[in-house]
Amino acid sequence: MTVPLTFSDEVLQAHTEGRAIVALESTIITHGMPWPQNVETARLVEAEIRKSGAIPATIAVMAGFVHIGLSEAKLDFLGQSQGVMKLSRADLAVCLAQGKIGATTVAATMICAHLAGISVFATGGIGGVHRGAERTFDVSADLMELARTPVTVVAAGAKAILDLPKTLEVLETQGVPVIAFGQDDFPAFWSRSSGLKAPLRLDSAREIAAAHRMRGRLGLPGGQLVANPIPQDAEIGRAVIDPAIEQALAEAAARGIAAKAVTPFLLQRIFELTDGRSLTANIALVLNNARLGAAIALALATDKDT
Ligand code: PSU
Ligand code: MN
Repeated sequence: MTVPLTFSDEVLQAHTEGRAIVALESTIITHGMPWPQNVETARLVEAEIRKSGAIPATIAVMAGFVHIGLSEAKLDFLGQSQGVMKLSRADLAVCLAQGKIGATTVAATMICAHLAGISVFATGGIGGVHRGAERTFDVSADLMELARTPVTVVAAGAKAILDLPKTLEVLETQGVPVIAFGQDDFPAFWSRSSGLKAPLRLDSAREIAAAHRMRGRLGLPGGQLVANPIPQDAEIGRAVIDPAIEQALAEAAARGIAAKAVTPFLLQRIFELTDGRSLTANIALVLNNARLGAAIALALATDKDT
């Protein structure tokens, strides 16, 4: 029995040459941003990784295979497709077995990256503990995936649509290292600070790579969450974003939006309520995370023995 993976030519070649590779998710394309900015951003992110000296591998499920690296045509097709499945750990096998089209969330991208021998993954924000989780039990499977699959995930923290203190608590309980990059505070996606201190802080890609390797040497399962603050000039002030978040949350509650639909609904409403400003910031922070992800992958590929 073989694992149903198929590599793009670029990623296959990078693998044979032992080059640095950075995985990228596809739910951000299908459920996180509107077309055509979703595909434009995906291309920009890939270009940024190549510019940094690494190779991008955007991951998605099509025709019974996990695609590791998407051609221009496949990326275009995915970005315009309707009804694409949003895949977390629970959905991956059914989607593959049914030959359906699926976009990978953080959790599913980690699983697929690991199967493909890729250790670093860059994205925008991770899922977390939703506000009101004490009633709904809505806790993203991303958190448990970080505890079990050895991939270092670079994100701009988690959005304030979530309950950030509870998200940090669950990550701690699950034994996930949460590492703020270059600052003490845990970033909150559109804002550089959540007002909460991150449990750990590192200031260079090399140190993050060394910590990743050390987890492997200790036989600890799971990865690391690197929380990289949005660049200063792209930050959206609290006064602008907080009312949009509150309104989007209130609408979601009023309309009974639940389960998998919650995160995409909130992202879309906040985009509308901020006249697209949330998207501009989102693009800037994903590019920033792509650069750091590439630097970590390069450090992992070059200092193999430390
Ligand atoms: N948070 C964001 N942007 C995103 C997502 C989360 O700021 O695009 C996507 C990611 O794919 C993440 C998923 O893995 O939503 C989490 O969904 P849920 O909350 O249903 O687990
Ligand atoms: Mn959920």
